[in-house]
Amino acid sequence: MSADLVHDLRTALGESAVLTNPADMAAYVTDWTGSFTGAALAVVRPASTAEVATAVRLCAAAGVGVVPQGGNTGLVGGGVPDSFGDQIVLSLGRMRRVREVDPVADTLTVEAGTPLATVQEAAAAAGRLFPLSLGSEGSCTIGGTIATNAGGTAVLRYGMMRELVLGLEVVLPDGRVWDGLRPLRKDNTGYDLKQLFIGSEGTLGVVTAAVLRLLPATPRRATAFVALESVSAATALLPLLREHAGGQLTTWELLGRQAVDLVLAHLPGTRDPFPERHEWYGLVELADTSADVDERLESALGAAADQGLLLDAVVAGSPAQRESLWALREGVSEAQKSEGATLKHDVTLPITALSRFVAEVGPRLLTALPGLRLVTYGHVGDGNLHYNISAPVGDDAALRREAPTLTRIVYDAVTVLGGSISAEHGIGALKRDAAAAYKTGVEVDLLRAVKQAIDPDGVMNPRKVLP
Ligand code: FAD
Ligand code: 2HG
Ligand code: ZN
Repeated sequence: MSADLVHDLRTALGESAVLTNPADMAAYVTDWTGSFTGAALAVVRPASTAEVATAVRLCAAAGVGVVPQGGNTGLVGGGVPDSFGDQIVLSLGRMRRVREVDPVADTLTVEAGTPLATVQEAAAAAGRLFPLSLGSEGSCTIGGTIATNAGGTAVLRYGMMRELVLGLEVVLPDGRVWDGLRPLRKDNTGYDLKQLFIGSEGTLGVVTAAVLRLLPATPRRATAFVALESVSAATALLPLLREHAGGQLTTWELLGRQAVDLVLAHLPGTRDPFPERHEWYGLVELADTSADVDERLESALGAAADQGLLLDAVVAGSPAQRESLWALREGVSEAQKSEGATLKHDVTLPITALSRFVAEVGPRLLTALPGLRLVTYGHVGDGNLHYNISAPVGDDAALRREAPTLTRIVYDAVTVLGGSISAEHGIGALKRDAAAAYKTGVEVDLLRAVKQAIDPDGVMNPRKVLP
C-alpha cells in the first residue's frame, strides 16, 4: 500500500518532489525544540496548489494521514509526524511566491510556504507594513502562522494572525480546493469559513495561499528597555503607556532576570544595558508614520518614574542600539534551548491576575523540584507569559521526570485564575490531552463536531490537537 502511494505520488509530482531516504527526511521529522522526533512514509514537496490537491487526494484514497509543514518552527510538535511512521509530511517549502501586492485594496496575496520575513519585506517595498512579528520570522511561513494563529510582539496593536487575514485558499481533506482567496473587508454570508482554518494546526486542510491585510508603514520608532521591581509594576505600567502613547503603543514585553541571564550567557554580542542586576525588565516600543514617538515615550517614562514604577531605563539612541535591546528579548528561546532541557508553558491570564499567578506558582514549583529555574518572559501587554522552566543545573533528567507534575501545577493555577493553557503556540501533540482535559465537555464536543464535518476520515494531521 505505502509503496503504491509513493509510486503514485512520484508519478504525479515528479521524482524529486518525493523524499524517502531517511537522511533526506531527517530535518522534516524532528521539530525545532528537538523534543519531537517521528517517522514518515515520505516527505512530499509540491510546487503548486494543484499538486497539493493531487497529493492529498492520493493520500486520502490510500488512507494515509497528511502532516502539513511550513518552516518547522512550531513549538508544540504539531508539524512533525509521530512515531508510528504511517503518515506523509507535506512540506509547503517550494510554494513561496508573493503573487500580488494591491495598493488600492491594501492587500498582499501570497503562497503558503513564503517565509514571514519575505512578506514583511514585500510590504515594506510597497511602502506598507505587514505587522506580524516573531522571533522565528526568518524561517516560519505564512501557512504556518495562519495554521497556528501566531501572535508575537506586536499583537498589542495589530492583533494575532487571525485579524490580518482576509482570504484563504485551502486544499480540503478529500483533495478539493476551497477558493476563498478574496480581498473582501466585509462578507456576511454565513459562517466565516476562513476563521475555522486559522488556528486549526493542519487538522482541517492545507492552506495553500492567503490574502493578507497591509497597514501604514511606521518608520518612526522609539524603543526603551526598563528595569522593574515586579510583575505588578509591569501590569500597572500598561494603562500609563496607553495614556501617553495612544495608538502608537506597539510592544510591551516582560523579561525575568533568569531569561536575561541565559541570553547574556549564550548569545555572543549581547550585553546587560544596566550597571546593576534587576529582577524584572520590560521592552516598550512606540511606532508611527511620522509623529512624535520620542517625545511620547519620554513623557510615558517620566510619568512612570514619578509614580515609582521604574527602577531604571535606557532609550535606544540609534537603530543599532534598538537591535541590541531587541536581541535580549528575541534571543530567549534560542538561549534557553542552548542551556538544556526546557519545559515550556505558553499561558495567558487576565492581565490583572499575572502578578498573583507568578507569586503563587513559583514557590509551588520550587517545592516540587528544588533548583529548577523559572525562565519567565513574554507578551505582558497581551496577558501572555512564556512561563518556561529550565532544569536544575546539570540535572535535565529531573526536569523530564517531574514534567507532568510541574505542568499540572501551572495549568491548574492558570485555570483557577481564568486563563488558558495555550496563548499563541497552539495544541499540536504537546498539549493535546491537556487541552481536552482543561476544556469543558461542551467545548470538546463542538471541536469534534467541526473535525468530523470537514475531515470525517481523519486524513489531516492525525492524532494532533484532539485526542
Ligand atoms: P510549522 O512549524 O511548520 O507548523 C506549525 C503547525 O501548522 C503544524 O501543526 C502544521 O501542521 C501546521 N501547518 C504549517 N503549514 C501549514 C499549511 N500550509 N496548512 C495547514 N497547516 C499548516 N509563535 C508565536 O505565536 N509568537 C511568537 O512570538 C513566536 N516566536 C517564536 C520564536 C522562535 C525562535 C520559534 C522557534 C518559534 C516561535 N513561535 C512563535 C512559534 C510559532 O508557532 C511559529 O514560529 C510559526 O507560527 C510556525 O510557522 P511554521 O511555518 O514554522 O509552521
Ligand atoms: C517568544 O515570544 C516565542 O519568544 C517563543 O513565543 C517562546 O520559546 C518560547 O517558549
Ligand atoms: Zn511568544
